[in-house]
Amino acid sequence: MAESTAIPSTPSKNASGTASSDALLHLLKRFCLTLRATGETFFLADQIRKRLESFLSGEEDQSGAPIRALKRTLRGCGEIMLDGETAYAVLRPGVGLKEIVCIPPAAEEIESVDRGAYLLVRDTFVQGHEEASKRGLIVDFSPFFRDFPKVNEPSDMGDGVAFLSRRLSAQLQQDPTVFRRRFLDFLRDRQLGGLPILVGSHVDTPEQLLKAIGTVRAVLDEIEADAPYNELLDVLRSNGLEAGWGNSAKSIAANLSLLAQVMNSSGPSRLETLLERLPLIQSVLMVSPHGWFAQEGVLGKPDTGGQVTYVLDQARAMEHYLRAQFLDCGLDIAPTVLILTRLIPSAEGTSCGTRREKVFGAQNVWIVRAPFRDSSGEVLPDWISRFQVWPYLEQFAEDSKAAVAEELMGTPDLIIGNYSDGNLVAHRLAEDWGCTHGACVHALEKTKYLFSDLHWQDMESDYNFSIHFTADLLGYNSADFIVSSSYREVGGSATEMGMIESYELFSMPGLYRVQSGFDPRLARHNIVPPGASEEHFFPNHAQDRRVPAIKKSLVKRYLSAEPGEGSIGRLDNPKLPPIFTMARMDRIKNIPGLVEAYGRSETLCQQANLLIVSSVNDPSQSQDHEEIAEIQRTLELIETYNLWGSVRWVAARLDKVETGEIYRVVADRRGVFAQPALMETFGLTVVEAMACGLPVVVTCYGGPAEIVITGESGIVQDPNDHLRFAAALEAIVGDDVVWQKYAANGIQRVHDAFSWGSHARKFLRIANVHAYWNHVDVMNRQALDRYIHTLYHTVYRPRARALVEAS
Ligand code: UDP
Ligand code: LCN
Repeated sequence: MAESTAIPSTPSKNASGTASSDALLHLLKRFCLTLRATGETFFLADQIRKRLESFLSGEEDQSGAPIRALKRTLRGCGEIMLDGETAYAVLRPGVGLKEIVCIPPAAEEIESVDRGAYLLVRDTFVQGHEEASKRGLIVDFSPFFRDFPKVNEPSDMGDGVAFLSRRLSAQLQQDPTVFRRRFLDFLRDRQLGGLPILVGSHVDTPEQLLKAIGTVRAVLDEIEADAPYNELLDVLRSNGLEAGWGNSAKSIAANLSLLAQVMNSSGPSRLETLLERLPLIQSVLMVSPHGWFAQEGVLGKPDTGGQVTYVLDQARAMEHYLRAQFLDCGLDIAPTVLILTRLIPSAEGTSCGTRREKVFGAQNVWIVRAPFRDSSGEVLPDWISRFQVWPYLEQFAEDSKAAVAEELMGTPDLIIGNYSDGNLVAHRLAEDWGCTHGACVHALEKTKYLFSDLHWQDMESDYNFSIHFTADLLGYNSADFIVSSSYREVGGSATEMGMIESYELFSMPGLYRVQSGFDPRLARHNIVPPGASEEHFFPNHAQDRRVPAIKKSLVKRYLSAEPGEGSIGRLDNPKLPPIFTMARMDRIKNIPGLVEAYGRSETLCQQANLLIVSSVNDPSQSQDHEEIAEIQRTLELIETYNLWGSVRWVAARLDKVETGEIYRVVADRRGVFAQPALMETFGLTVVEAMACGLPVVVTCYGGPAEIVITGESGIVQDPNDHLRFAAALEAIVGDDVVWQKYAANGIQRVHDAFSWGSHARKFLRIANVHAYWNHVDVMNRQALDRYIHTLYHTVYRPRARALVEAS
């Protein structure tokens, strides 16, 4: 099972002060002994880090070579298992890389272990040896991506499209004839709204195309640069070209010149630029089934938060971008963006019971809803949690087809799946319709719930992770490309595993062993950060844009001494700066952690109030077990720390105008926004607060640590360390210079790095490159598609059906 090799990161014996492998091995064994002394057998990354810190604090030679080598070896280590006297560790020799080693007590060298053997040992922990050694299902996606470009440099991770463009343009060097032929076919196949664009069907060869380009350019040279495209259509058509190349003589000439360059001497950036400019997408379908998807009165309800904000803003931004692109290309057509979600008949006063709804602030963006139906065809009347949606998705996908086709009078050019359920549905639709599928992640549950893979059976009745993680594997592996909001989501950091990376190697004892789930180094991963609506989230000093009546009413309702309707908590000193947080009452959001940090800091209790906004603050008003538990815990802590004179907890569902204004009102009072999540994929509230000029203290786990440059545009801190988290808040509340610095830099940071305009542009460029990639069929997806089908029919579907039969 184990072959004996020295691990590469192990220093070899030398005289220059580097640790010898013997010294490292000795130290590792001693560290494992301290782990064994705890009586536990399984340690995850966070525990390993803490145990290592405490182990090292007892060592004499803190800066010695063996200790440095041990730290290096265990840096980012994902898990350690103790099997009797033998220790197994999943090391991370680099971002996105895994190396499994085992350290038997009598070993003279660290031994490496292969993935299959390691997962067997892992399952043995739960199932015992006899059960675990029976042959089970191995899930391994790696063979299907063997020829897919991979990123080697960690800094390139999440820039997949650049690698695809490189591979595509390299084909010109390898075989110019084939490249030109394929590119011509690609252009000739294009249609928008049923009309041919770009290149006419009677251009048969690349030579003809190049000749046509030359002739048209010569004609355009003699025409006024700003001559409009409709006067030039005859010239184009008589040479075999169609509309779509530009809106004036000048832009058509420039784009045709770029096309000629791509056909003759393509380089990756030219190819990418040309593909970005081509009008390949007219209709986009976004799929986001779970939660309450509506434009008003829903944010903060269970399962309803950033994904809704994101999809709506993304839809508007894409429509805006496509509209401008069509104008630039000289096409007189309008883009359509549809958001497909679940129709909830018991809509609780929201618009979730409506079949069709126009999206505000856009011209042709619509929400289309289809209900969930059970196996007898009955419509499900009530909201159900995202952990229960699985039995209904297949029918939902089927039912949605007609609705979407009717809206679009055809099929979409691009489908964007959102989260696990949205991507499963997107996969089924994209496969049937043969269109590009881009997957937005939003959140991966595996990293949020400790041991959700190993001990899945214990959590199954509440969470159905066996179905959920299978849906993740199917939805994301079938997608053409995956869009994440932060680097941490993909490859983590030097010391922490990325959320996507955490699906690469895991097992669910008794279900399957995943030897390769998602390889974060595949060039399918792209980081495209979202933005914050500039209409609603602007700095507090922009007084002329603010609505005084809304400001006044928020101050009265939220920051006056006595609580108003729906609020609890008196404010003895209402003028104090507020420490503000706003989140769903989800366990991972860790509102109780913030109450604890605040309650434990005398300074904060004296110098600031605590303002919490969530959609509920009364457990009897909730139907969600996690939400109820979080509300109760928060109330208990307010009581324990006796905070009733300095905490205001508002239960409200603010509209976007009010949401922007509440951040600004808190900024007016020199408050701070706190985001204490135990894990956060991205964290839109952080961007919103910063855009409004409100300084932030944010969790070090996940996206917020990337949004905020600590010490520059806010402070990143560990929310589990209550005293430190409180100290970070104190440092800002108590110092006006620091406050001003973070407020100004926060506004600048959002302006520079988080904009929906850039998001739409980058996303659609990736989609266009993948449309060409699929046309060229570099990957030959057939085998992958069949594998996905097999898993769908043998694992996903029976488990999803059993779920509804059991209820
Ligand atoms: N939000 C809100 N009211 C609430 C909680 C959240 O309006 O009570 C909004 C918030 O303004 C943001 C989104 O919901 O736009 C939350 O997004 P984020 O990415 O921070 O967290 P998520 O809820 O998606 O985990
Ligand atoms: C889901 C989350 O949990 C957040 O961290 C993200 O900001 C949101 O989706 C939007 O992607």
